[in-house]
Amino acid sequence: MTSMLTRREFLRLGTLTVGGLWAAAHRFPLTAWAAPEVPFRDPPLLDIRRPEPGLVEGTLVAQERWVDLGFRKARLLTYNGSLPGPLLRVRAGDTVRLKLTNNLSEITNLHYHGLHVPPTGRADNVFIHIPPGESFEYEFTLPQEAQTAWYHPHIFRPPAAIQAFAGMVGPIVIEGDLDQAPELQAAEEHVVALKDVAFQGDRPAPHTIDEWGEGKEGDYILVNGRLQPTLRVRRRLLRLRFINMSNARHYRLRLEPAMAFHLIATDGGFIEKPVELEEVVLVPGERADVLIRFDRPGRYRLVNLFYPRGTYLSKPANSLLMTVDVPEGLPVPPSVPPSLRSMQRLAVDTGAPPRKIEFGLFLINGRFMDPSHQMADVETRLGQREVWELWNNHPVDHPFHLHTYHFQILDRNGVPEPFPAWHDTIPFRPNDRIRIAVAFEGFGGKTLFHCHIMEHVAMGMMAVLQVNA
Ligand SMILES: [Cu+2]
Repeated sequence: MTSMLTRREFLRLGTLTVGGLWAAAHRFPLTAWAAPEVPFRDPPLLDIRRPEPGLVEGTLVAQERWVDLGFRKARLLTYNGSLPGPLLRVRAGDTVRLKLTNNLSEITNLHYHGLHVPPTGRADNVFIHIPPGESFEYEFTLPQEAQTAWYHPHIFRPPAAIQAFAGMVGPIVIEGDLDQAPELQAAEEHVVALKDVAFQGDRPAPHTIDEWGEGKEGDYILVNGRLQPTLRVRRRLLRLRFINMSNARHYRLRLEPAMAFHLIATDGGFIEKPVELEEVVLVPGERADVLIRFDRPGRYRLVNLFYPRGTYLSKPANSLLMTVDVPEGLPVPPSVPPSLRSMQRLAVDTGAPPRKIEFGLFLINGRFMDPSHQMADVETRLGQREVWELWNNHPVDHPFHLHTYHFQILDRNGVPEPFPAWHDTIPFRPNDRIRIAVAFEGFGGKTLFHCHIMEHVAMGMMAVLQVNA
């Protein structure tokens, strides 16, 4: 706990830790000491217009605002005044026209993290910069793929890490036909946006020198902008869309008492069939959709376990993220569906040597990013399919993120991936050797790949990928 905490914050934490231990030692009922229960809430929905079928229009305003986080108020950088920013909920195949108005005092822009849309023109073009006081209208057509994704700024200077840490993050849900399947419609569905925060006075704590190296982690992990909320479910089959919107924090999620997660979708959409997991690992930027089938009522705690980031020390924060209250008297939930869709492993001609991508100390293939973005670090052709061999030569985690194109993991450290899944952001542990298969299809242009610790992007751990038509 730092000296930056206000008295109210200290009291709040005290009831959860020191007070709790004291109460336990004296056999007091904990409820007598607990702070009032904070109800879970979903992120606010972005107000959208549908002027014609298949066309969605909406507006995001980047602005500094007072935000009520429940346990305290803070002056944050926001989209439309909320943390997280509003949920953009659209249909696969929709054309999205999203106006971003920049009411900050510095440049900003948007990256649509995880969307397979062009990296050029008015689409997911992170080379566009929007000056203060100006607006820009993004426009792109979504592929026919159900997905959980998110948006955040992607400027290089000033670093997007500062704007994102200060609150500029927001969820995207793309609904597809499979979401309408009765087995999935039987579930109660929520977005769970994980974002850690820290304060200095009323504002987000500024980055220290060390945090530019280690990545900035906050003192509090919030769920949809709330500290340790309780979700009282109406159904015993729950679908949670986890999104790690934290700059640097890696999560290891579990339920206590133990209850299985059934993974149904990764970054790029549904997998073949649900995979039962005790623990969900999420690196910064990564998403996971899970079903949880509560076979009995009770109070289940979603906790975050310690994730060792190599030689970096993770900053302590609340391990209890949220509580799921499953009341008595709800109907017995239906089973988790045995299968979801058919899916192939991406076929790549393995005759050609793989392309080697080496991550070092803030370097990719021995280079810091060229801030002018003029020079391509990797060049390939539209329509090409490649195997990339990712080497992490540094003793810390550097989650790997590729813009524009989803990829499949072939093997990690020689161990074949157990099932095909589409990713855009994956764990990349010290000394890892990971082979991925990627198809540069649909559209070309200049795009990026990088470490998704946002501070490491600012340190130059980003590279330009040029896909020539
Ligand atoms: Cu990194």
